Amino acid sequence: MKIELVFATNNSNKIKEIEVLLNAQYQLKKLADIHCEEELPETHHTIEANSLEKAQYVYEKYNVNCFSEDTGLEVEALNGKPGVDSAFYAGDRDADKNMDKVLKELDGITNRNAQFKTVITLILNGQQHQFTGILKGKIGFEKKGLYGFGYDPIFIVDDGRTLAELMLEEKSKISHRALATQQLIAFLNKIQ
Ligand code: ITT
Repeated sequence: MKIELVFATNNSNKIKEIEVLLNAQYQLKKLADIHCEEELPETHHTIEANSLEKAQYVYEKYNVNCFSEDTGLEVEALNGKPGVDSAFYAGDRDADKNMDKVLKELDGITNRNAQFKTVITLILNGQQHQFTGILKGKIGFEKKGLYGFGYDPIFIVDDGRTLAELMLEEKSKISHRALATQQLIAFLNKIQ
């Protein structure tokens, strides 16, 4: 039987990236399908707590099985920032300004180590489960690449390319989001 799951996100890029990973066993529904038009609350100070808050909000208000995810870029030399503040780091939801701020703060700093962390929260029949995916890399010195979204143009992976130089299918094999989603899928397969 197909499991119906609402993906509790307003970020269409996240939906595109997760859609290519979920197979025909799941019917992925969007917030618009359940007539949820509002921004989801994110009032906490950790990625884990914000992820849980978004899923809980949708589960409790709309009474549907759902999952949410919260993602942050954690830069070592910036003590883990922008982290939970990734979306609004430079004040508003402007990816270019956010990246400029990170590049400026790292000006003259040789430690470029960083990671993306995604925490997925699944709420299935009232039970909560969290899955974490981490992708390690380095922050570049300039923006490169046209694919992806958010901080992808300044995040360099193992082969020297930025995430924004990887096509959707390539990013979806190695990304933080992919790693967390693989755990979600493994869990769903186990309980079916
Ligand atoms: P929802 O809360 O509705 O899911 P959002 O865009 O607010 O969508 P987050 O709170 O998780 O999502 O914000 C994280 C920000 O981090 C996001 O706006 C991007 O700027 C950035 N981000 C998330 N995933 C990313 C990725 O795979 N590559 C680059 N940047 C990413």
